[in-house]
Amino acid sequence: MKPEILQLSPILIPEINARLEELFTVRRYFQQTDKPAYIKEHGATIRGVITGGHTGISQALMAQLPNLEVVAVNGVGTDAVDLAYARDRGIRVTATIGALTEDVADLAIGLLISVCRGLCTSDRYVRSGQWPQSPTPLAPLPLARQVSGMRIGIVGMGRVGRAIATRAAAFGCPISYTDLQPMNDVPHTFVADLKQLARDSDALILAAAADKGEAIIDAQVLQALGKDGYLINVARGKLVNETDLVAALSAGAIAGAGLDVFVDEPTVPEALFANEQVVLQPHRASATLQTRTRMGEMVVASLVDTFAGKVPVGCVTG
Ligand code: 8YV
Repeated sequence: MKPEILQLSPILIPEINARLEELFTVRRYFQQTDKPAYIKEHGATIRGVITGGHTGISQALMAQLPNLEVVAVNGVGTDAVDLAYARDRGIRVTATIGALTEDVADLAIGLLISVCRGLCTSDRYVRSGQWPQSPTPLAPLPLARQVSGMRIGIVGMGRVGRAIATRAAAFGCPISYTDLQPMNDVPHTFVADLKQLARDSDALILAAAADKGEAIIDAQVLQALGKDGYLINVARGKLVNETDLVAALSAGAIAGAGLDVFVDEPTVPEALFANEQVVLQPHRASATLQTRTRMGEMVVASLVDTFAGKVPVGCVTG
């Protein structure tokens, strides 16, 4: 009999879905309207869970799956999974470590360039037919902010932080970072205090895991970043006090923001919709065909290995 899998969030690669169907009985929880009834019916026989990094799985749901052996996160962040509870129950939690590093770093730089150079605003300007009507070329568009040479502050010098640093260095940007401790294998300047890092940076890029700190970017940090400073977030929305961020952007207390993640996705503060100083993305940093395929392959391997009694690659619970 095929092992039963509970799928909490969709996978967009047909080949991966076909492989899952071939190997497992896939219970699509995310498509159910009456989720409690679905769990009552199937909970006892579920051996594996597939979920997204942002979706995770609640402790209450895990508690209703008495035969659960593995939670395969189709993403790198495991902050939405109670790892201590999983460990206590002997449930393996896996993440697609390494699969999405380059894409997330690419998007961080993409957002930085988009915000600083006003790419989306300029795109709207051209599409709306305003260009030929301007008295002088580009008259309504303010001059942009140069990206090359900007002082970049990276929050979280893990895999993604390092990949961002590599890219920023190619733009001639001096790089500083903060983390729980200095990393002796990176050449960049460690700044222990986040406020100090913000003060020393033209752009602060968030690449930290969100299980060790919530709302670390608050009004004080934004004030330290200052009216010429930019915030880029490709990590998790909850790292930021969103109310403080919206207030800072509305008041011009910072220059702009590039955001791929939000506190309560898919809800985005409406105050940001009309703000030309922000570029908004619907949590898409890893959403390329190549990376999502690689992630899907790792999810399949996590399930297969666990059911074969092996420790899967990317296991974070030991
Ligand atoms: C994914 C993520 O969008 O890796 C993560 O932690 O949040 C994202 O890359 C998500 O996990 C896709 O399901």
